[in-house]
Amino acid sequence: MRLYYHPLSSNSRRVVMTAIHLVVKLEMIVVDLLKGEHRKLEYLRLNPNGKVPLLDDDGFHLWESHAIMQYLADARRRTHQQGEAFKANGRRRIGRPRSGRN
Ligand SMILES: N[C@@H](CCC(=O)N[C@@H](CS)C(=O)NCC(=O)O)C(=O)O
Repeated sequence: MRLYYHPLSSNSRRVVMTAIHLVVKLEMIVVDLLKGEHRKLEYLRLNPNGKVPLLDDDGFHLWESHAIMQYLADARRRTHQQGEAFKANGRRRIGRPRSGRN
């Protein structure tokens, strides 16, 4: 997942803090608000709202910091559940752990 942000933007920073808390890896892309990069056509194509932050999850574009934070939390939960299912599946295949006695 890719996050378009600016380090001085409080709306961006709350998303960054959420990602750190959830241990979700993001590819970070600075949109330089001071240079007006958020008003360039290239960026407006991604986010017609012309603001940061913006999350790009494989072509799915989401803006509004609170929506992004919820999306990250949901994504994290999905990953966790998949991990749990993977472990449960492994236990079923391998069987119960041995007690140490034969
Ligand atoms: N409600 C939006 C607000 C986003 C917002 O206002 N971002 C500011 C930076 S903190 C921005 O991009 N400002 C540029 C502009 O309005 O031209 C959110 O929570 O993400």
